[in-house]
Amino acid sequence: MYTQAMDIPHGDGKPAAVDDPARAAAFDERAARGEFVEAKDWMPEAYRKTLIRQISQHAHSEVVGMLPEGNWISRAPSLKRKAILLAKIQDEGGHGLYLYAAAETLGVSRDDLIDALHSGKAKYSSIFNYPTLTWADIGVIGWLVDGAAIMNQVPLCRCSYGPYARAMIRICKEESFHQRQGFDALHTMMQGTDAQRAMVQDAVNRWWWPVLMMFGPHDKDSQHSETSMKWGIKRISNDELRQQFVDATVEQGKVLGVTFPDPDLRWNEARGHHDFGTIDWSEFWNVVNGHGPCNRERLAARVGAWEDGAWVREAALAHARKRAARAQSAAA
Ligand code: FAQ
Repeated sequence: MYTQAMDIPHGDGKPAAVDDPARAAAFDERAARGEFVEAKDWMPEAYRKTLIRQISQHAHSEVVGMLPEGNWISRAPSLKRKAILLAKIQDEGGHGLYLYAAAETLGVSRDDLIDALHSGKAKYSSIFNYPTLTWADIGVIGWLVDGAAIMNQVPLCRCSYGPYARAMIRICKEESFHQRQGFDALHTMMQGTDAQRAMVQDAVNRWWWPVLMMFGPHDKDSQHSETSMKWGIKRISNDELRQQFVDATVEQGKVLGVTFPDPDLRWNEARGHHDFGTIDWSEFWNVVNGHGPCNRERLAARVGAWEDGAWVREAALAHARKRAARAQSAAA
């Protein structure tokens, strides 16, 4: 994901013109009316940049998110679980592709986006920098990580930028299947042996706090929330989504028969919500800034896959050139 400070090409290599105040005011009114903005519409430069930042972070997260699960394809406990896991990971790759395509409509090239990821300039979700130690971790990724992703992403189906909003509709449907398969895998383990139940509980204990961090910093510390909410990019704040997630998940945990590693987690009748403990923000920023348990490994795996795939890209381009030349000589 790009920071706001990063230069994003403007096509002609010149710096972007300052927004015309009258157009900017008309745009703000459009956004306030809840209208969709399309790729060819005029938009303020800051709107375009923040969308490129968020959509590309999202795309990178989907693609890097394939890695922790990919590690378990060869170790899935049955053919059925292997087939489900393969399909899920393919879906995540597809989400990355729709999202890169949505970002490209804003005038940035896919190569630039990938470069930013590989050089460490771009961010991706903190959650994918944690290791998957047991098969229960795969169930927990489906249940909790996809669960948090859906909570955050359903409101994005109403994002003011049309291409992003439309991509999110399909993505959310697929994430919803992913969440259920994770819950189902864990539910099966919870019907098994004591060792399996202990494995599930251990995975929940390790993933719970990092999952809560997926929603981003507290609203008061969220630098982009105010403008993103004004422009209808974000519809619900980081803290509100986190609270909705906790409320929904605690009930699912009861059905599953697991507990959460938070002594302060309890229902608050007056608020009509669950209270929960304090997130370790130093851990969050440490992971976001590249120093989590698996940051180096994840990035190295992505760069390695990109380099290994160079011959495929070259062959596809050579094939496209040959076809174009053939079509041209046939037309001559
Ligand atoms: N990790 O001002 P805010 C998935 C950064 S997809 C890393 O609040 P914003 C599917 C933030 O970028 C999961 N960085 O930022 C799947 C900013 O830094 P910047 C990804 C984070 O944008 C499942 C700074 O902190 N989902 O799971 C994180 O308004 C299973 C200040 O934060 C999306 O990307 C974080 N957790 O709100 C795949 C959804 N949180 O750019 C495989 C779309 C914050 O200034 C397996 N994104 N930061 O350098 C969003 O909704 C928003 O971007 C938020 C952050 C809510 C993530």
